[in-house]
Amino acid sequence: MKRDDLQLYFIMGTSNVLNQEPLNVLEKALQSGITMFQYREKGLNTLTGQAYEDFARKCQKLCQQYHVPFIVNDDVELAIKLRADGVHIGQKDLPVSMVRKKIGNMILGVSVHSQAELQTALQYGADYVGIGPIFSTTSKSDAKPPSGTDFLQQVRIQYPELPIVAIGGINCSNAHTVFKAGADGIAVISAICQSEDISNTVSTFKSFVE
Ligand code: 3NM
Repeated sequence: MKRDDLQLYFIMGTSNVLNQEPLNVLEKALQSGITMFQYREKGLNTLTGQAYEDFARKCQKLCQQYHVPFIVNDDVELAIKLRADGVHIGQKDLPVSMVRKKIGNMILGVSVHSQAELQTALQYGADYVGIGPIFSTTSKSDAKPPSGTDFLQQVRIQYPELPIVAIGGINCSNAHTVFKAGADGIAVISAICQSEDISNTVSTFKSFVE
């Protein structure tokens, strides 16, 4: 994968979008210049079964039109079935080693919160790591307490070339601090899903890219 793909990584599931068509939100975000997309169907009233798969396919098709990598959260089987560009896993999902075996050379992103988790992710060939939550977030019910940028800075110093995306509570007012700390990019849910002007939000974020 290209490190630049992480610059503005939009994450969405149907429950993240209120009063709008989720696919319209994704299309606006793609038109505005997001660089990567993750389908993450979590929370209340989520899609299941065929509706879940159909929605994932629609998101994938849109991403393909805009040449933006389409990543599936957690669901390795769906990612393989759809031939997604990649999978993102957290620490509660299958072990990194097993996921790597299953997906071959698809993109593998892993959320890490400590040196031990980072070392395991690197050992088994994560293509990028997600570090967070940097700030407090209401988009993930089981998010850890906000960590600030210390761990991110430390990992950047240790691994100058490692693709790193920061996540959690990132908005147009605080994104610059995350790039300054060494992130290649930011991953956001609410900043885009709840934006009244997605094009403006995306351009503001992209103006901070180092
Ligand atoms: N993962 P928002 S925080 C999906 O810390 C997710 O690993 C996190 O949403 C982690 O941009 C988070 O609305 C939610 O804060 C990010």
